[in-house]
Amino acid sequence: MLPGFVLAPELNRLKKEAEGAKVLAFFCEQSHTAYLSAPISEFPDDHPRNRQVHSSKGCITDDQIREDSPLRTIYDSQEFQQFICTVLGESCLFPYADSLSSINIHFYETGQELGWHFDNSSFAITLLIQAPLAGGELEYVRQLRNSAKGEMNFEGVEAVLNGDSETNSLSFEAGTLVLFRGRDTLHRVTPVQGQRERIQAVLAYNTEPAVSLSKEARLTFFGRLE
Ligand SMILES: O=C(O)CCC(=O)C(=O)O
Ligand SMILES: [Fe+2]
Repeated sequence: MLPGFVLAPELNRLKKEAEGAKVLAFFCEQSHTAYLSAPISEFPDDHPRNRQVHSSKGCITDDQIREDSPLRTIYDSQEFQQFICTVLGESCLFPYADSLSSINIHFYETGQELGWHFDNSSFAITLLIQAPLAGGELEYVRQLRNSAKGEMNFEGVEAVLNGDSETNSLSFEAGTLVLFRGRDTLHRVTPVQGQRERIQAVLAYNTEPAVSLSKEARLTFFGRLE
């Protein structure tokens, strides 16, 4: 976590920009598995591989973000990309090839949340634009599975879904840049409480050129392909 990555004047500009673009946001309610893949018939519905969790939020896409947005300045910056590469041990970063996926802004209104899941991508970069009054925390259990070895740890996931596990929780101030590896760390955003919505920018890169987000994922998250 890097608190104060964006300071008050630019943060206010970002907040205004996000609030202005919110009318364009695609709001959706979904249920999905913690593994973000469709249920499989080999297991019953209440098995941790198949159990459904709930997510609801709004999202605006890269093509809806202004050319002169500070988010774009950060995203395109060679210095920033170099910094991320150094921290993550990557050699080069590339934007998504499709017009929607590189920079997103997520809106979580009162009661909205992101259910427990493991990410598909190996790393995620977020910038909190507006913190909620309460709730909306990033809750996680570190290294709960080992996807590289194909270990799914159903028992461990079930305990978390049942609320029987110790978890960690992060709440951070607006302006904080957060880097995390969510592929093996189970995580969620807890329901937002109070009247101030959580506004979160997501800066998504690839480590290979010319990669688009899958059609299924674009339809699910954005409601359209382009
Ligand atoms: O909003 C956050 O802090 C986490 C978002 C997240 O887990 C995701 O986009 O996969
Ligand atoms: Fe995630």
